[in-house]
Amino acid sequence: MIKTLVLPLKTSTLHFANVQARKQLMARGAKMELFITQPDDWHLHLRDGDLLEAVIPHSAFHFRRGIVMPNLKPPVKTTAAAVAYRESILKALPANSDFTPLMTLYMTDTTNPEEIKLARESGFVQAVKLYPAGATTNSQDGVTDLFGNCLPVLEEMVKQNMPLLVHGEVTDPGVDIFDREKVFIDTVLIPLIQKLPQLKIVMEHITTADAARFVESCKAGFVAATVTPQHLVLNRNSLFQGGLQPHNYCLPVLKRETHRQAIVSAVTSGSKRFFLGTDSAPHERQRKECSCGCAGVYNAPVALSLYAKVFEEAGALDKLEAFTSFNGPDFYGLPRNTSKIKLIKRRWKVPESFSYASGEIIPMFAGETLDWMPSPV
Ligand code: OTD
Ligand code: ZN
Ligand code: ZN
Repeated sequence: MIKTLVLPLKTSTLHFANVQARKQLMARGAKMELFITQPDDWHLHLRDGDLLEAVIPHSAFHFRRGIVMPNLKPPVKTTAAAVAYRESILKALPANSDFTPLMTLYMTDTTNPEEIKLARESGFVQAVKLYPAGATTNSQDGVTDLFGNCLPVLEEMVKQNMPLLVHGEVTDPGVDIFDREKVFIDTVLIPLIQKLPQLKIVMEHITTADAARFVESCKAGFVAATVTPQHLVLNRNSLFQGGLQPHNYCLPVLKRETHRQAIVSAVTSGSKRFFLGTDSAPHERQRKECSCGCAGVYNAPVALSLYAKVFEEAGALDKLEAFTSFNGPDFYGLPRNTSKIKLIKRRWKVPESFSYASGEIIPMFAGETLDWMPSPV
C-alpha cells in the first residue's frame, strides 16, 4: 500500500520533526506530496502563431500568471501592441484555463514617456523590458545608449511605479561572453541605481555569484532577480558533454560550477529578493540544430520539477513556496495566488519532443527521468 505524506499547506511551517518523519516514510516507499500556492512565471517567452499554441498549454498547466516577454518579430513596443498580443495569448489558451498573461513593453532608444502612462492606464502592462541592442534573441531593436536616450522614460517609470526588467549583459564584443553580466553590473546597473534609486529593477535570469551578491547588496524592495532552472541545475560543461549540446545553449550562457552553486545558495537561502522566472524560450528544432543555432532553452514542461529538485537537494523544501509563489507577486505589488498545486515525489519521463504544425520543439532534459511531478489539486 502506498502511504502518502502530505506536507502542510504552508511549507514554511515545516518543522524538523516533519523532515525526520518524511525521511522515514520515504524510506518505507511512501509517496511524498507537497502542496504549494500556485506559482507564477515571472519571465516567459510565449512567442506567437502556431508556436504560441504549441507551448501555452505547458505554462498554463503549471503557472497561474506569466510575465510575457516582448521580443517578438516585430517587438511589442507599444501598449496597443501589448493589448493585441494579450488577446492572441488568451485565444490560444486551453479551454477553462485561468492563466493570466502579464504584459511587458520592449524599450527602444525612442520609447516615449507617454507610452509608459498609457501602459500603466491599460492595467495590462506590468513592466518594461530593457534589452541592450544585440544582447540576446530578437534584441536588435533594443537600447543602444540607456543614459543618453532613455532617462525621461526611466523617470516616468519611477512615477508610475513600473518595474524595469533587465537583460543584464553588455554587448561589447571585446568583453568575454562569460564576463558580460559582471561588467553590466559595474558599468550600467550601479550607475543606474545611483541616478534613480527609486526605480524598481528586476535583474532577469541571473547566472553569476557576482549578480547574486549584487542583488543582495541593494535596497530591499527595489532590486530583485529571477532565476531559471537551467542556471540552477546545469553548468557550462553541459554545453559540451559528449559533443555540442545545442538544447542547453541559452543567453546568458551557462557559467562555471562555482557560479551555479552561488545562485543555488542565494535562492535556497530564503531571501525574498529572488523569484521564479523560467526564461522558457522555445525554438523549432531545426533552428537549434544547425550551423548557427538560436539561443533559448524550452523548459516550461520541466521547470517546476527542477526547482523542486534544487530545493530538495539543498535541504530547503520549506523555502520553495516563497520562491515559486510569494516573492514575485510581493515585489511586483500584486496579490498572491489563492489556488494550490501539488508536487508529487514520483518519477516521470520527459517527452522526447513536442510536435506542432511547423515542426517540433525539444524540451530541456528530453527523454530523461525527473523526480517531482506537478499536478493539479
Ligand atoms: N535567452 N533566448 C531567448 C531569450 C532569452 O535573454 C533571454 O531572455 C529567446 O529565444 O527569446 C535566450 O537564450
Ligand atoms: Zn534576457
Ligand atoms: Zn528571456
